[in-house]
Amino acid sequence: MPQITMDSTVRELYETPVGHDVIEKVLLQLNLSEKWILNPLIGNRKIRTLSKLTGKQMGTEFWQTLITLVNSEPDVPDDRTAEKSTTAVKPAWWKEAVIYQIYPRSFCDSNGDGIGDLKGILSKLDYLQSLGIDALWLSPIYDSPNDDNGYDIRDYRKIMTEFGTMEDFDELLDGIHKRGMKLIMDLVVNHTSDEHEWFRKALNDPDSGYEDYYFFRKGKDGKEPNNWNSFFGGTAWNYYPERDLWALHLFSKKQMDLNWDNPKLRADIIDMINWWLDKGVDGFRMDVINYISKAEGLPEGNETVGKMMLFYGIEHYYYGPHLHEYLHEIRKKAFDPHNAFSVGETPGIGREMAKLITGEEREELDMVFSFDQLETPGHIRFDDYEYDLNYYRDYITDWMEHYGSNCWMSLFYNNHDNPRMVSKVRKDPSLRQEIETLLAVMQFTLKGTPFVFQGDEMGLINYDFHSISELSDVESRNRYAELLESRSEEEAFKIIRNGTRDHSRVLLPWNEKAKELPDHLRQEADPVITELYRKLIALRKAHPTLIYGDFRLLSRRKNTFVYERTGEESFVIECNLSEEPRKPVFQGKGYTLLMPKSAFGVMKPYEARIYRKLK
Ligand code: TEU
Ligand code: CA
Repeated sequence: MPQITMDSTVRELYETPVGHDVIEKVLLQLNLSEKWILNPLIGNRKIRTLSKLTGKQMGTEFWQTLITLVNSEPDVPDDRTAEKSTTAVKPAWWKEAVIYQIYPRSFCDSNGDGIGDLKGILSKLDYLQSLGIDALWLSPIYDSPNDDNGYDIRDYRKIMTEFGTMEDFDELLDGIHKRGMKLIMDLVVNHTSDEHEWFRKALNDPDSGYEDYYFFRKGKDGKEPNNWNSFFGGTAWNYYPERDLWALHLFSKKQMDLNWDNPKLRADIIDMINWWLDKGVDGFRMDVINYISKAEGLPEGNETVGKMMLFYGIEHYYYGPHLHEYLHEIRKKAFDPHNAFSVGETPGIGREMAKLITGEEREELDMVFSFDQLETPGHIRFDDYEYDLNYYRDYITDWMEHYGSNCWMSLFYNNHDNPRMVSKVRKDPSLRQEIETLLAVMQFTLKGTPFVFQGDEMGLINYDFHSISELSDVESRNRYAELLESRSEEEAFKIIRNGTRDHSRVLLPWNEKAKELPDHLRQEADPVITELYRKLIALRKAHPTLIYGDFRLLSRRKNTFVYERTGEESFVIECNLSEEPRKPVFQGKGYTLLMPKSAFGVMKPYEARIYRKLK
C-alpha cells in the first residue's frame, strides 16, 4: 500500500483501509455524509492544504498523527465483495448459528440470593434449546472482586464464588453439549484485576519478573507518564508510592492493562486459553481485544483526537502496531488446534480494519463486534435523543454490500454495555411490540450471525431508574460523580439514566427476587415476542438462503427498507422504519407473504413483512 504523506490527496487517504475508517468515524462524529469526501473539491485537495485550512481547530499534529496511524497498516483487505468476486461463502457452524448472550449476574438465580448463577443457567437450557439457540456466550464467570462485574479477573482458572463451583461449570458444559449446543466463554486479557497474583507480585517484588507483565512507568515531573484517560473517568494511571511508579489502566482503577509485548505474558495467556479449550469450551468472545497492542513508548495523546473521541491516547492503542501479529499467534497456538470459534469486541474499528481482522485469509478472528450502529451520527450513549432507523438501514446496507464473502457479520442491537435499542427508537413504550418485531425480523433475515442478548426475546425495555442509588455499574457511578462537578444532582442523574449500562443488567423477570423489586424496576416477559423469536429462528434454520443467500437492497426511500435475499430461494423483506403508516413499495407479485399473516395494504407503524418467492 502506497505511503501517505502531507502531499497525498484526501481521496488517496480515503482509499487506504485505516484512512477510510478514520474519515468515516470523523464524518459520523460531525454528522456529515460521505459526499463530503467524494466531492472533488475536497477529495482532490492535498492533506497539506487541508491542514492549513483547519490549522487552528485541528492543529497540524492531528494530520501527522493520522498519517502515522494510516501508514502503520501495510496491508489492504482482500476485497471479495459481490462486484469484485464470485467466491461463495465458506459454510461454518457459527455462520448458521443463533448465539445467545447471558449476563450471569442477572440471568437466573437458583439459590435465592438475588444473584444469578451457573445452576440457574443449567435450569434454563431446555428453554434456550426450545427457542432454537445454538450457542451461549457467557459474560465472565471467573474469580473476581467485581469492580467491573467480572471484567476484572483475579484468577482465570477459578469460578466466581457467587456463581458456583468448577463442578457446576463442568455440569453446565455437559448439559449444553448434550443438547447439541455450544459454549462461548468471555476472554478478558487486555487487563487483569489488580488483585490478580501477577499484579500483586509485580507490585510487591520488583524481581518477581511480573513487573513487565504490566505498564509500570516513572512519572513525568511528579505527574502521570502521559495524558491518557480512563473509559471510566479520570486519568488512566494509578500511582504506587511504595514503588514511586505509575501503572496503566484504561478501564477502572482495579483493571490493570497487560503488556502484550512481553512474550512470557503471551505464552501464559495462550496456556490459559488452551486450558479452557481442553475442557471442551467451543470458543471465546474477546474483550476489547483491539486494545492489546500499545504504541512503542506510550506517546502523548493528540489534543484534537482526544477532544473528538473523548479519550486521549486512543490513536495509540485501538489499532496498535502488533495487533494482527498477536491475534494470529492466538489463532495458531490456541484456536486452530481446537477448531475453536472467536469473536472480537473491537470498539472503534471500522469496516475496512474489520476486514483485515476477520478476512478468512488473514487467520486472525472469525468475527468482530463493531459498534457504530448503536448510536446515530453525532450522538453518544448518554445523549437524550431517539434513534432514527434510517441510519441503521444505511449502516447495515453499507456493510452488507462491502463486507466481502470472506468476512462474516455479527448482527446485534443489545448487550450488557448498552441500553435496549427498542427504547432508543422510541421512549414511549406504546409501540414496543411493533418495534421489537421489526428489529427481530431484520436481525434474522439479514446476512450475518444474530446475537440475542438475554431479555430481547422477552421484549424487555429500558428501566425508569429513580436515583443513582439504584445503579451499581462502575462506569455510571464514576461518570455521575464527574458530572456533579458541573451540574446539579438531578441534571447529572438524567444524563446517566439515558445511557447507563444497568438498563440491560437488571435481574430477569423469571427470578423470585425480581418480584421483590420496586414496581418501576419490574417488567413481565412478553410471550408474544418470545413466540416471534422462536418462529423467526426456525424460519432462518429452515431456509439456508436466509443464511448464505446474497443480499440486495431494493429500496432505501425515507422510512423504508426493502431488501431481498437470493440463493436456492428468494425472499423479499419490507420494513416500515417509522410510526407513520405508509403504502408498501413491494407489491409481492409471485410471492407468498410469510409474516405477518394476513397483512395487506397500508403498512402499520414499524411493520415488517417477509415474502417468499413461489416456486
Ligand atoms: O467493553 C469495552 C468498551 O469499550 C465499551 O463498550 C465499554 O463498556 C464502555 O462502553 C466504555 O465506554 C468491554 C466489556 O464489554 C465491558 O463490560 C467492560 O466494562 C470493558 O470491556 C472492560 O473490560
Ligand atoms: Ca444465586
